[in-house]
Amino acid sequence: MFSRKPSSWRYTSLSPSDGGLAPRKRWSHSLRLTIILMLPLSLVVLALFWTQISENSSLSPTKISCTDPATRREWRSLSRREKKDYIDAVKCLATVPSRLGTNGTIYDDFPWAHTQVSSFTHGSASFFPWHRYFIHAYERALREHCHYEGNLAYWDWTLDWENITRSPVWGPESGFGGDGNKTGEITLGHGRCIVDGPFAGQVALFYGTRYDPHCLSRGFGNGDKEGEFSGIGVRPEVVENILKQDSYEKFFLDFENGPHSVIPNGVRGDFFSFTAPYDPVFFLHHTQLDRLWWVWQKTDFKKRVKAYGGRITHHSNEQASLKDILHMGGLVDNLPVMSVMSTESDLLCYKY
Ligand SMILES: *[C@@H]1O[C@H](CO)[C@@H](O)[C@H](O)[C@H]1NC(C)=O
Ligand SMILES: *[C@@H]1O[C@H](CO)[C@@H](O)[C@H](O)[C@H]1NC(C)=O
Ligand SMILES: *[C@@H]1O[C@H](CO)[C@@H](O)[C@H](O)[C@H]1NC(C)=O
Ligand SMILES: [Cu+2]
Repeated sequence: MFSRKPSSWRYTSLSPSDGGLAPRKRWSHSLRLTIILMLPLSLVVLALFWTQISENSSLSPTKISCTDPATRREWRSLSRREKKDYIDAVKCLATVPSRLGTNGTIYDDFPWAHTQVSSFTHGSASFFPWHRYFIHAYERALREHCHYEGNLAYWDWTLDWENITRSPVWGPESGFGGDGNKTGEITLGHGRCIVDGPFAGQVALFYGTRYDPHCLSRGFGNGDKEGEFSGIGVRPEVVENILKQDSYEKFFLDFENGPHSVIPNGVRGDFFSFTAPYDPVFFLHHTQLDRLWWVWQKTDFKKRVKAYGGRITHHSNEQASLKDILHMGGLVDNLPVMSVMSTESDLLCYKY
């Protein structure tokens, strides 16, 4: 189980006041003047501080210490070194024994947990908050178990839509490897073993709910039909139009059924099933989706930090609420949706 205490480097603590111990002196004229001038300034600082407290406290009962949120960046803006650190940390997860009793490692725990709760977190209101918390759990695992010091990165596929199979994320050196072996045998989900890049030969223990050890696979194509992996569904105009949506329910459904599905339908192999988190690009894809939700929230933050609605599960008519619990399959503590509505909370503490 991962400890709930986030690593301390993201937090700043108040330095102890040193004013009170200074020997008393007669106040000179200039010191008095300084104090008079400083007074309005400190009132402004205090007011800003107060605004922040009251904004956040309505969401989370925890104390506020997210004064310096981390910034998640686009994959190609990372330096070679940063990319290598990220990839090394992901590979390291596959060397740390499972915390959830899968036969494998922490690398297996994420796809496994994703599958356990999938029917509550897809086609339902919790799609965005659940995945926000899920990728946060992954980031935390990278830091706690694999000494990763960076942040999650996103893949902005709108930059690659014209030639999506040529995206730098599929690169053999500064990416996650490309399509499966074109002359190899089909493994699962129209995929074939990945044979280039840092994840060539990576074993995946599960496919969906089935225990079925196989090589991590991709098979660029078009869903269940054969055809090109097309990026037409992730063009910038598609995203811009969804961002104009005012209702949270329409917003999440348009994203989930639109750009979110384009990637698994085109990558296929492991990405094509509920154990999609076996493909490391899954996390860059979901960080991008989380960023777009963040962009949408920022457009009218006061209102949209609470904007939530739709069905609780895709096969129920019960309406979702901010008090609904996000079930994390044992990866991290379950929490109510409201705890992850703002990324700049004590718990999450990041921005884009
Ligand atoms: C662990 O591996 C065995 C075979 O070695 C398999 O039968 C069992 O289902 C696996 N456990 C899980 C949780 O999948
Ligand atoms: C996609 O990439 C290939 C190979 O680099 C190139 O031949 C083709 O023109 C590109 N297509 C577009 C639409 O950019
Ligand atoms: C791809 O598959 C073929 C057929 O199984 C095999 O001969 C070849 O070595 C594989 N390529 C790589 C790069 O592993
Ligand atoms: Cu998912």
